[in-house]
Amino acid sequence: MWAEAVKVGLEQHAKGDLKAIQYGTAGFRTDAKLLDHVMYRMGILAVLRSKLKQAAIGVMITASHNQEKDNGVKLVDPKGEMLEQSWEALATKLANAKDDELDIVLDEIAQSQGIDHALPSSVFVGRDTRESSPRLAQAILDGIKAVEGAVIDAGIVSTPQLHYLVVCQNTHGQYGEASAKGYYSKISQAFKAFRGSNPVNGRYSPKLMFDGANGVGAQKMKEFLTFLGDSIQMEIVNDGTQPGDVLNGDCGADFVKVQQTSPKGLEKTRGERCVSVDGDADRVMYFYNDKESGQFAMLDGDRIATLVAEFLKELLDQAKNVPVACVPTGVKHLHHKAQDFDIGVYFEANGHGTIVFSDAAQAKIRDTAASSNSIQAQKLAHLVDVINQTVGDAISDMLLVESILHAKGWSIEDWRKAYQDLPNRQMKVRVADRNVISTTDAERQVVTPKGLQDEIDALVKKFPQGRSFVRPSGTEDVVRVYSESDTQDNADQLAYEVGLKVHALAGGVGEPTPKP
Ligand code: G16
Repeated sequence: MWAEAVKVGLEQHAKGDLKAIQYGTAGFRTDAKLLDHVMYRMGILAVLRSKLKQAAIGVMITASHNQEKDNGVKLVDPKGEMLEQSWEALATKLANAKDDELDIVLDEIAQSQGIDHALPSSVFVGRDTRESSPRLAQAILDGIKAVEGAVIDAGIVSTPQLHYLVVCQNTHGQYGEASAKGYYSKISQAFKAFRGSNPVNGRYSPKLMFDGANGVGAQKMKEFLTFLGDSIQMEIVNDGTQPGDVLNGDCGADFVKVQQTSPKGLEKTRGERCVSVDGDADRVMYFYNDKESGQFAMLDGDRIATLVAEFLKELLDQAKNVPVACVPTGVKHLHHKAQDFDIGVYFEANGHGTIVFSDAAQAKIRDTAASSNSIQAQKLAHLVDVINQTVGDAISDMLLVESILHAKGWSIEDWRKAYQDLPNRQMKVRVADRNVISTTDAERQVVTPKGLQDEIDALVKKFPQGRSFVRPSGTEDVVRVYSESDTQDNADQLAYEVGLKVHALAGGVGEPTPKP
């Protein structure tokens, strides 16, 4: 049964004595040099998953916001969700199996899941622009081939495009046409229809600066622009074509969020609406530098969530409060929670999120739009199609924000004035083993190491309106510290002091992180 898989594995994609790796928040992610065998095995696993689900499965090669030398792989389930959690454990087991025990582990998986080998399979494979991605994609294709799976090689795509392709395929075109052209056409048509013929409205102008993080987002945005015509006037920087351009290097959504400053190439902008995406274009961050003072201001995922939720409430003409739910970090948790609602709006502060509509809500919106003269209903129906509901999508989210700002006639300053954020700070602390930190209450309370939460509580009390949270990263080998307080200095100081405690109690490595 597995003879070919074992042979190719041993001869071309051996694990050897590489150390164990774990399927984390966004799949496997580490130094690209350590991933060849993992990719090969995930190709095989995707085929098994496809046979089980009798649907297309996606495999995306990317390490998103991580540095260029890293890479990673995440599996996409039939409805566009991240891989089901029980299969994360199977993925980890398979990735860590000894080379000569590959057949035993594959047998275990196939038997425990009741997989019928006679069934067909179909796997979409996509990759980001990292230098290591083509080689790693080949390892995945080899895995799929070794177990005679069928593959659709999507080439270089953004992560959300890959999710979109999988869903289109599995809904037999109902969600859209399963191609890049289908993706651009659907979203751009809805965007133009929502907006109407005049790209200017009130203080809104269609001019926008776009930071592509020197990655796939820049490439895909360029393609998208040919469909958007003059509905948007965009200048793209950090497109990865200039000598010395480095993926996520001093640019991109993660850089802007964490450093709270403009990315390379946009430092000198004044009053212009700017947007940054991350390395696989699933996160988006808005910002601008004040016209007069040059002061940097950021509009993150929280701002997008409130803008969208408020606008949907207006369109639906409902004055009721919007219920709020909390889950641990990771869109995989948020996406599931959001599906509990008729309309679920979810965004992480890092700019990763989307809006999901239940089938019933969508049917009602479309019926009302078709059967009444209500402009509100028609607008809402267009807006549903601007949104990539399959997963957080930087470019679709950006067009959603642009739609709402246009409808409100708002400049980016108007948007910022909607409410005042407390100053905040994010910080990384390097520790020997990030898993010594465990948390509860949707990652808002530290359980271990013992005593750390008491120290955090004591520090927080010293700062006006202070809050601080600590959690292990799911994508990098670090512990993340978040803090907020009444002033930026206080937020920085609180993060610094909490960082020192983490360093001391959780096995910090090297010097503690200096104060920002
Ligand atoms: C991935 C997840 C995000 C999550 C992030 C957290 O992002 O898809 O939902 O917010 O990891 O990473 P960490 O735990 O390191 O802060 P991405 O964009 O890197 O795939």
